Amino acid sequence: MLKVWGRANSSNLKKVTWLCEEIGLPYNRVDAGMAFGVVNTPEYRKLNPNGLVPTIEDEGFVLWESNAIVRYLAAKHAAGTLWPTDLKVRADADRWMDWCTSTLWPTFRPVFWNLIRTPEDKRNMKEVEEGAKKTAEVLARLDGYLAGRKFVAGDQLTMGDIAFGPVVYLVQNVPFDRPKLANYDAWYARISERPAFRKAVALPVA
Ligand SMILES: N[C@@H](CCC(=O)N[C@@H](CS)C(=O)NCC(=O)O)C(=O)O
Repeated sequence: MLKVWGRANSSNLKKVTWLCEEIGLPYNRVDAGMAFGVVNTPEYRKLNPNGLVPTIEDEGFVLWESNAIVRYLAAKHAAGTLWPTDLKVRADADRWMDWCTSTLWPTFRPVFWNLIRTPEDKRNMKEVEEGAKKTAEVLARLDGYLAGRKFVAGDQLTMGDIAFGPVVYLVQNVPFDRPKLANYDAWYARISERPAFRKAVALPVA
């Protein structure tokens, strides 16, 4: 059976578990990271030299980097649905996966890190304010793109939405001044009502 290392509340791990839950792929998850440790053991470092989660092992094949794992599992188990067979639709989904990692998450991370991971007396509220402003700008771009689309790559849920899910869950659940964006809000409602999302992604934030 597919083995997955990572604590359940890690955003990068959640991409993998949401995908598995969405397609009914059985997996055995091993807690690792933060309070669970494991990631600094020599055994784990042999699997993943970065000492980060998630890592998977599938029939002897070891893979880390959450977006690469999502692409691999979607291609293997969900061709025609999460892994679009049309090259252009797939490139569209793929592009948003990279955009989420390279643009949305770095913009939002200071907001999350200060408000959730940092004790109140040590928070840098200037970073929160700047991060919140930039996040609003970046989300407005996504909102414009989502006009007339049910999901990021068209009418079907794809790996593009899977990569976004855990990050936008934080955006929605960390207490900061979020803009109201009609297309983005409707898309978030659409993905967050899915039973697999509720099971794998909608976990307590703190
Ligand atoms: N680019 C990597 C980033 C992995 C990453 O930063 N994982 C975080 C959790 S979301 C981590 O392992 N943090 C240390 C820990 O949990 O101990 C990926 O997408 O897999």
